[in-house]
Amino acid sequence: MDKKKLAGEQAATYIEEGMILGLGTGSTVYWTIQKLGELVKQGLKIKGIPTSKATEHLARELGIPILDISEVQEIDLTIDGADEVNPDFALIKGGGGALFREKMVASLSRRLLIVVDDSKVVSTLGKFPLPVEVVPFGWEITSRNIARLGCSPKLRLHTAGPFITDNGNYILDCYFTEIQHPELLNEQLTKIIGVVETGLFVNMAEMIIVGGNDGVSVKS
Ligand code: ABF
Repeated sequence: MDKKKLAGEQAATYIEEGMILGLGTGSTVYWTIQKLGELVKQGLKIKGIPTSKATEHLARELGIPILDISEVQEIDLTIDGADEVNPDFALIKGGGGALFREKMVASLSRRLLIVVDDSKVVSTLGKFPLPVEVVPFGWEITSRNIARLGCSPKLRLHTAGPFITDNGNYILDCYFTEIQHPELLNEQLTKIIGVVETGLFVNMAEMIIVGGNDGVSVKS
């Protein structure tokens, strides 16, 4: 069975009546949202806060009630994917480009549950290029300043020019070989003028659900 589907569907078992739920983005949490759609059809009452326009579209199609982030003080549970997870539950996210909204939603969440297949579990972060959202104005300067931290940043491209985030910004995919100190690197990056947010999520995830060949394992 599809490992992403296994992990994504397992995560739906943590959803409870009345919850305000952060709805992540990507091909793993897609399966959680599908299950959630079924639960809502069966009468479960929840409200969802999407982390991207794509997820909002999917949730609306499935009849999941949506709230705007400005309408909530706190989110009970957020379920989201990741690109890499280390043993301390530090994450690289943003491969899909939704990192800013994902981090905003995660920051309001009492619990962040991450769903991945076993290929995303690593001993050290950094093989996956770190996505950093930057303001388009002067992005070349921001990119040079980021490179001084020991990586080579590449502007993410789309079919007709730069990839544009849901917030109207660019993404720099930053090629480090290893990220030994994710918390420190996140602080250094966010101090650079022009950086909106980074794909490093440190001290945020509470539980990781991993889909593998032998089924699902839960780390907490
Ligand atoms: C989002 O979806 C992103 O932060 C991450 O880039 C991606 C996860 O990948 P997948 O599509 O494999 O679940 O959560």
